[in-house]
Amino acid sequence: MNKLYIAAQTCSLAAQLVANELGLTPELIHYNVFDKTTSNDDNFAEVNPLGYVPVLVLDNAAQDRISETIVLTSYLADQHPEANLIPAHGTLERVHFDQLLTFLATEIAQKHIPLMRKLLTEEGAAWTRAKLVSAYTVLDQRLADARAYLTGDQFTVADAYVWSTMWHPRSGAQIEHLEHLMAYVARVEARPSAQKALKDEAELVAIHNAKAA
Ligand SMILES: N[C@@H](CCC(=O)N[C@@H](CS)C(=O)NCC(=O)O)C(=O)O
Repeated sequence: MNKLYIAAQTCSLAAQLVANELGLTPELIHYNVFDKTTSNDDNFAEVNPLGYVPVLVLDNAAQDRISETIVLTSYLADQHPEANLIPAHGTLERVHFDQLLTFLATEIAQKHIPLMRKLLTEEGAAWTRAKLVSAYTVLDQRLADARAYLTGDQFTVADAYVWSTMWHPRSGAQIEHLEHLMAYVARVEARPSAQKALKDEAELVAIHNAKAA
């Protein structure tokens, strides 16, 4: 069975959501980013020396490890083209899609992290928050034509990723006024795949916490 390493309230929710959309059931393992323990006592430093989730460990001979949220979620979606969670490789549509995923990873997900960890000077925090608001405004404008999802009416891995990185309450980026974006995120969150991801995560975190207590 494939293993998926996750952490509470992080971008690993995107990987869970995509797996759920595809009906995949990897073994979930919780990594506590603060005390560095795992729910199954694996040494996470060996799983990913860079110390972050999500990581998918394949149940193949080489036990291949796939990290980087956009790569991992794209890999899962590419394995199941019939689900239409990602455009086909080699198409211009895919090029634009990868452009969007890279934008989400670098201009949104990674911009939140130093803010949430309170690592920035006041000036640095203001600059980073402004960058985040600009990036989310671009998404809001895309959604203004009443499309259901970022690339149209089809739900994709990009939508899973945006939903998993709505960390503005913790990073202080003021984006609640972006009404198209907020309605869209609620739409993603209402999907059974998202609800299952939240439930599975909460249950696993509770088991891990109980073990640590
Ligand atoms: N480049 C990685 C970064 C992933 C990442 O930042 N993961 C965070 C949660 S969203 C994490 O595990 N942080 C723990 C740590 O850095 O100690 C990706 O895009 O997947």
